[in-house]
Amino acid sequence: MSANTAPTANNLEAFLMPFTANRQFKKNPRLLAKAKGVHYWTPEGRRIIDGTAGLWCVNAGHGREEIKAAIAKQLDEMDYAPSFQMGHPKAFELAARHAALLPGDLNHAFYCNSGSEAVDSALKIALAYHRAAGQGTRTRFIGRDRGYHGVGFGGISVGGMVNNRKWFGALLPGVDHMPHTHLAANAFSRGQPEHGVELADELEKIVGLHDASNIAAVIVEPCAGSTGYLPPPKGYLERLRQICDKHGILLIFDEVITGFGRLGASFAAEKFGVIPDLMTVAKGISNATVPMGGVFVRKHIYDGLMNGPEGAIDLFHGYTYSAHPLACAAASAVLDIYKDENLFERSAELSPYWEDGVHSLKGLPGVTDIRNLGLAAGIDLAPTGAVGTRGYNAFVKAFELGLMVRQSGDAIAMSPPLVIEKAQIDEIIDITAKTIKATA
Ligand code: PXG
Repeated sequence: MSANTAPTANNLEAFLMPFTANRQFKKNPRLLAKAKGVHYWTPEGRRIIDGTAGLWCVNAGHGREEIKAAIAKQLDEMDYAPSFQMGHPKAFELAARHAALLPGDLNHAFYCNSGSEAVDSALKIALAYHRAAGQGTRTRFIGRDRGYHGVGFGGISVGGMVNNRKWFGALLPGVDHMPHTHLAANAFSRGQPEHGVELADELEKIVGLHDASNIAAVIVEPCAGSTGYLPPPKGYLERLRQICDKHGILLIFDEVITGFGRLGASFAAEKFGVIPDLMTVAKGISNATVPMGGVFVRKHIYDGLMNGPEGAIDLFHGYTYSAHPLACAAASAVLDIYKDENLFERSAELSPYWEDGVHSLKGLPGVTDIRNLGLAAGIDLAPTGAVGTRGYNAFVKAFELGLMVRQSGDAIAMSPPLVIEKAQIDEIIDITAKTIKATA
């Protein structure tokens, strides 16, 4: 039998799409064929404004020539090199550049290929660190309700998104969840909400239950992304840090979304002045051109892992594609763009305009909450039927009207590329308003 693998027009059958209602989609597909700047185009040439930077990842905008050139040059020089017991210069150069960018003494980088791998890597590094320190009983993890930490078994165990967990049975043992911080009293807050710092004290209760000597780490998104965008209450992250310090528990910030400028600073850790022991990143690290993720760790974590004999492997963990040369080349070019175009500052400068824009939607039919921080926002819509129906309808309607948004239940979230212009923000707000009215 000859293999006929030529692409077949209009045959969408073979691809099992992730996080998608496959049969519904394939009846009425939304296809993207081209991207440049802050826009996508469908195969028919319809222009869509990218209100979500892809999936929160194309922070410097689409089709950046500088990144393309760096990847092409690297591909010409050397397509691939392993990172186990050998290395290539771009990996070390990139780690040094990230270390220089990171706040505090977060000054060592481990690389992988996605946010999910970053989370599982961070959890394993936390366990290995405690083991190396002679505290091998510290094996428990604490996450948070409505948290999203990717889809590895570690990530779904500490994550708090019900649907991502309930299908898959065997999760990590020994995980507790703190309550989420979405409080009705904070509805329509601009930026960080006033209420909810005391929710951090739930951590003390969990520590009381298991004893700190059994707890490895706490993991949170500094600003929860996928669940509809929940900025942290004032003082909340600071209090988590204090409680972790008191009990020798490691604090992991999952900055897969908040990292690389989204909040108007390099990282949430910088913005809030709260330095986690470990930080996970992905998405904006490479502007999504080549898949990449990373775990940034503080000096004491790195040093703690180096306590065996000099000839012994320090971390029994890594991926074939850890520090892939193409990803490193892309990530380095991305850092140049962030710096040369001051994109983190730009994100901060545009935030008040963005905030005014999204809060102008208050009062539209069924809008029950609007949240914003940095260059992103979440809007809760009153359900019009089964949970998620209104959110899905809004997502589809926005796409019809030429705007890409994300949907989580009946909330929609937006996070445009940091290169967005004010007039384009106006366009996003205008289409969002039409979408909300059309789906009420
Ligand atoms: N942590 C966080 C905080 C994330 O937001 C991951 C880990 C996992 O990253 P990878 O690269 O393995 O997907 C994420 C991913 C959405 C959406 O619609 C969000 C993500 C991915 C896809 C969709 O909000 N975040």
